[in-house]
Formats: sequence, structure tokens, C-alpha cells
Amino acid sequence: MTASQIATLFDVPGRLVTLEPLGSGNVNDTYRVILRTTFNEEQYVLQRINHHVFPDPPAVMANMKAVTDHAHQKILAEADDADRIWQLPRVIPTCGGEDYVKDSDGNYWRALSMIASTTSYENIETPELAVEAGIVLGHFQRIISDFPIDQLADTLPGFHITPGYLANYDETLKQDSAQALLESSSEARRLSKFVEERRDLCRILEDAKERGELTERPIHGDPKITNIMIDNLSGKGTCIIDLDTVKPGLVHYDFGDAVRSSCNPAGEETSDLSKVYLDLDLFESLVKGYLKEAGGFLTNADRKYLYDSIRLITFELGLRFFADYLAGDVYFKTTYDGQNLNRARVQFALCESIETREGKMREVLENLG
Ligand code: GN1
Ligand code: MG
Repeated sequence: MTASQIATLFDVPGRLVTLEPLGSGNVNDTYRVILRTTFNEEQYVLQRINHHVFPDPPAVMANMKAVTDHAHQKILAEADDADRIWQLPRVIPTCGGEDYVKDSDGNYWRALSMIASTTSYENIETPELAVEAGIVLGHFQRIISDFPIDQLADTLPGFHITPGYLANYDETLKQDSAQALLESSSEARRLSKFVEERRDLCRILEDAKERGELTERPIHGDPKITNIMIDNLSGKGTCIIDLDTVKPGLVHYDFGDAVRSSCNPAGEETSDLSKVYLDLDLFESLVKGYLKEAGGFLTNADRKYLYDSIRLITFELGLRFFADYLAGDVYFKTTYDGQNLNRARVQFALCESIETREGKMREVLENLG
């Protein structure tokens, strides 16, 4: 079924006027839906869940419902003391009261409330925005921190388990088609060398988890900068969106992902590697914002691994993009040939920049922590 046909099935008043692609997600398909009545206009977000990535979309929706219900209550309870109006999307039911539609082609669709008058940035350039990105992530982690993880399904097994991505990369390399891509590109061979030199890094967080040093909590899973909504009027962060990957994990996966996506002013789609670096001012600002909210629940052991999580998650995303390029672009959506190779080049360049700045980054974390 088409998106326009699906768009009329949710419990939103008005006649469908239009539907347009929204955002830059690499996994799901997202649309802005506009409906009108004589007196009013309604907008909502329609998404087709990528069921090749998320094997159990009903479980994704159950997590999303449970977590947003919990978070909405928390936000309301704290509203009087908050310095802003915090928002979080609401799952809009179908006319029949369900949380999603499964169409005749086997696709799953959902509707979410639109966070109005906000902007989602592809990359950020000012310290003020970096502070806000940190506050938004810390706030979200804090308000869901008491949600019992045994009530959260694992919607994406293996997500952010770096040794698993390395094993997947090794498997991919066994394919003739992957070998052919490597042989035909010196840049791909350079990246494969980059991976070889960092094999030992992959286990750092999982080993700490196995030793009991780090423990799982509810996490967002995908707090990249485009998922953080900034209020157009106040300039403050107001919301984090894209809640598919809320599940048990290490808060480090989130922290690392927020830093790698917010503190590289060139963004993750640039093709100019000379502009890719970890900006220390943005980093310091993000950490300041994050600790305002997260300072209360981070343990000393958590703090010890913050730097490593940034290096690791940046490397991991590069590895995921690179493996996907070698596998023939089966996971991340692409709009041009070689896009996943290019995305991997960017993340690996950022990883190198993070390694160069290790001393300064650790200093920032210690001074602020
Ligand atoms: C994917 O769909 P989107 O764009 O929010 C990916 C993240 C990556 C991100 C990189 C479920 O997120 O893990 O960090 O691309 N999501 C999933 O842009 O794999
Ligand atoms: Mg996502």
C-alpha cells in the first residue's frame, strides 16, 4: 500500500492534503503528513518501520509505548521545576485503537505526534547548540533511568556490541564480491588496514560489562544530532526523537554517539575529509550540558570509560558503514554509489582525530566530571 493510503488510517481529524518526505534517517522511511479541517491544520509524522533492520516491529512499538508513557509522566511531574517545556513524541493510535498498521505487503507503519517549531540540525557549529545536545541526551537518560530494563524487549539484538560488528565484517570479507570491491579500490584497502590496527579496541566496553564494572540501563540507542530537536524560539533543546532503539544497553553507547555526531562540524555525509575533526570547544560544551543532567547517575566506573566510548562508537559506526559497503549496501539506505564507503571514511577520519586529542578530551572529562 502507498504511504498516502496508510496516512488516512490514523486517528487524526481532517482530510489528507499532502505527505512529504521528512528528515534524513538511514533506516526507516519518514513522512510529514498534513491534514486540514475547515478551521484547522494537523500535522503528524508517518513512518514505515524497516522490518529488515528491526525483526519485530510490534516489540519496537511496545517498547516505545511503555517508555513514552513513563517519560511523559516524569516530564509532567517535574514540569513546575523545569527551565523549559520538555516534549517527547506520542504514539498516535489507528482509528481502530492499534499502535501501528500492518499493510497487505507486510510493512509496518506508525504515526507519531510532530514536535512543532523545532529544528533538527545535520551538524552543529556553535557551543550553545552543543550544550543543548548534551542536556537533551542527559535529560532523556535520566527520566528513563528508573524504567525497569526487564520490561524492555531487545528490539535489535547485537546493536552496539562492537565485537559482533567486527565478526560480521570478517564474515563479509569472505564473500567474493567483497574481495572484488577491496581489490578495485585503494581507499577501501586503506580502510581495511585502519580496521586491522584497531581490532583490540572492539572489546573494551563489552569486557567492562562482563567484568561487572559497567551495567546495562535503559538507553536511547541512536542519539545522533539529527534526532535532537532544538526549539526555534528559545534555542533550547526540547526533545529527543527516534525511539526505535530504546532498549537495555550501556549509557556509553549513547554518550559516544552524541559526541561523534555533534562535535564533528562537517557532519557525517561530507566528502571533504580535511574538514572532519573532533572540535574540542563543541566537545567541552556538550559534556557540560550532559553532566548537568547525567552527573547524578553516572558512577566512577561509568566516568572512567567515557573517552573510550567516543573513540569506540565512532570506530564502530565506521566499521558498520564499511562492512555494509563491502556487503553491497544491504543495511543503510544510500542515494549514490559508494556512499557507505564515504561515510566510513568520515567516521574513521573522525576516529583518528579523537585519538590525536585523547589527552585533551580526558582532561575535559576529568575537570568537568
Ligand atoms: C542509523 O536511522 P537513523 O539514521 O536514525 C542507525 C544508527 C547510526 C546512524 C548513522 C537502527 O540511524 O545506529 O548511528 O544511522 N540506526 C540503526 O547515521 O541502525
Ligand atoms: Mg534511528
